[in-house]
Amino acid sequence: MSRLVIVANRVPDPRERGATAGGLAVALKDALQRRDALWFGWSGATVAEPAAAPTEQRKGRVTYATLDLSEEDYRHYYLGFANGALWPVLHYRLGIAKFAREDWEGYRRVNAAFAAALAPMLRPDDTIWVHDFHLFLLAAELRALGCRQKIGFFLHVPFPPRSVIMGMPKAEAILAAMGAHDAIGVQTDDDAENLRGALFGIGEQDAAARVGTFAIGIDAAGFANLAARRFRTKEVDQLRASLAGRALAIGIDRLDYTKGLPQRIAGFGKLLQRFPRHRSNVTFLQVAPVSRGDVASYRALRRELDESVGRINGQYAEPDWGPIRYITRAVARPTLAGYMRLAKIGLVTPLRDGMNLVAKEYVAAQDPEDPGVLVLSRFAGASGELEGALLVNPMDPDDIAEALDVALTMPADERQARWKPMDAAVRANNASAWCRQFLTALEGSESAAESAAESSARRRAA
Ligand code: GDG
Repeated sequence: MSRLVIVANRVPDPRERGATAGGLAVALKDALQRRDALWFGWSGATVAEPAAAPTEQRKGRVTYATLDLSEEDYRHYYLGFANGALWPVLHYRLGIAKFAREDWEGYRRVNAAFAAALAPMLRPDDTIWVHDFHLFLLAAELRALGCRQKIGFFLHVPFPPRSVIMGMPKAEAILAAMGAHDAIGVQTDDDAENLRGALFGIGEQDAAARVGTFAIGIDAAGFANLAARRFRTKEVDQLRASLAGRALAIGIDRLDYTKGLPQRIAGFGKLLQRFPRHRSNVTFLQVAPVSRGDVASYRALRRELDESVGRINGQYAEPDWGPIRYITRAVARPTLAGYMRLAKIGLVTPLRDGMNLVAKEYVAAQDPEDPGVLVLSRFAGASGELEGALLVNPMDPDDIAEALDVALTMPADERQARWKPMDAAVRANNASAWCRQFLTALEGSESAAESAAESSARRRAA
C-alpha cells in the first residue's frame, strides 16, 4: 500500500498516546496503523529564524516532520489570515472578520514554504491528504513544483453560501486553488452544496465535481469504554459527591465565539428564571479551555463570559448550591469521558460547527440503561446524524431553556428511545469509516494533475 502523507497545520506530539490524544490523531489512528505515513506541518513553535527543512521524528510506522514559524508568519498566517479572516467567514461571520493584505501575503508565504519543504520528501506513489482551512493553497503550490501525486483536501469547518464567501477579499484565489485537489471533502451536504456553488461561480466546474460529503466520526467504542472505566474514579466520585444528588448538565468546548457560549449561559439563566422548580436541582458545568488567547476577539469573549457567569451565579446561588461551574483550563480526556457519563444533559449549542465531536462523544459516553439527553444546536454538522437530540436554535436562550426543561423531566423510556439510534449512528459513522471512505474516494479518483493537463491541452487545441 502506498505511503499516506498527512498535512495539517498542527502535528501531534508523538509522545502523546492512546487515551490522552485527541482530535485528528484519533480520527486517523486506524489509517496510520495500517500503512507507512508521514505527518507534516507546523511544530507549534515560533522562532527568530526558522529552518527551511523540517525536523523529523519517527514513531512506529509514522514519521512526524515539523517546521517552526517566524514571529511574523505566526502573526500574519496563523493569527491574521487563518484565525482572523478565514475562521469567522467560514462560520458565516463576515462582519467580525479582519482583512489585511499583509495577512494574506503571510498566508501565501507559509503555504508556499510548507509546499517547498514537503515536495523533496515526497515519493511518486504517495497519497497526500491535506487538512483544513490553514492550507487551502498548499496543493496548488505542490502542483506548481511539479508534484503529480493524488492530493485530497478535507475541510473540518463549515463552508458558507457563495454570497458570504465572496465577500471575503481573495476568496476567488482560494477557490481557484481548490482545483489542484483530486478529492475535496466537507462535513455535510449543505457545506458541499455551498462549496460547489462557489466553485461554479468562478468557473471551476471540475473542482466542483470532486466535492463530496464525509461526516467525521469518533472512536465510539473506545470512548464508550473509556467513559465506563472512568465512571468510578476519584475525580468523577468527587464531582458526583459535590452534586449532592442534583442533576448535572455539561458543556465542553474550546473557548471560541462559534460555540455559542454566551447564549448558552443565558439559556441556563432563563431556565432558572422561567422554570423555578429547577432552581437548586441542577448544576451546569462548563469546561471551556482557553484557545487562541492571542486573538483580541477571544479575549473579549472571555471577559463577557466571566461577567455573565458571575451575574447568574450571584442572582440564583444558595449557600449550599451554585448554578454554574465554569472552568477555563483543559481537563484530561479520560476524566472528561467520566464526567460526560455522569451528566444527565449534554449541552452542545454552537452557532455554527463543522461537525462537533463533543456531541458524538456525549452520546458514546452514556450508560445504555440510563442515558442522558443531548441538547444540540441545529447548526452543528452533527445534528444531521443525531436525530434523537433535542434540537435548538443556539441564538435563542428561551429555546435552550425550554429544551433543558424538557430534558430534565424526560422519562427513562423516552431517553432510551432517543439515545439508541444516536448511539448506533455514532458507532456506524465512526472515525475509521470516515477515514476509509475519504481515502477510497481519493485513491479511486481521476487524477486532478492529469485532468488539468488534459483540459489545458484541450483549451490550447480549441
Ligand atoms: C474542528 C471543527 C469538527 C474540548 N475540551 C477539552 C477537550 N476537548 C476535546 C473534545 C473534542 C475536541 O476537543 C473538540 O472537537 P470539536 O469537534 O467539538 O470542535 P473543534 O475543536 O472546533 O474542531 C469541528 C472538528 O474540527 C473535527 O473535524 O467537528 O466542527 O470546528 O474531542 O472532547 N479535550 C480535553 N480537555 C478539554 O478540556 N482533553
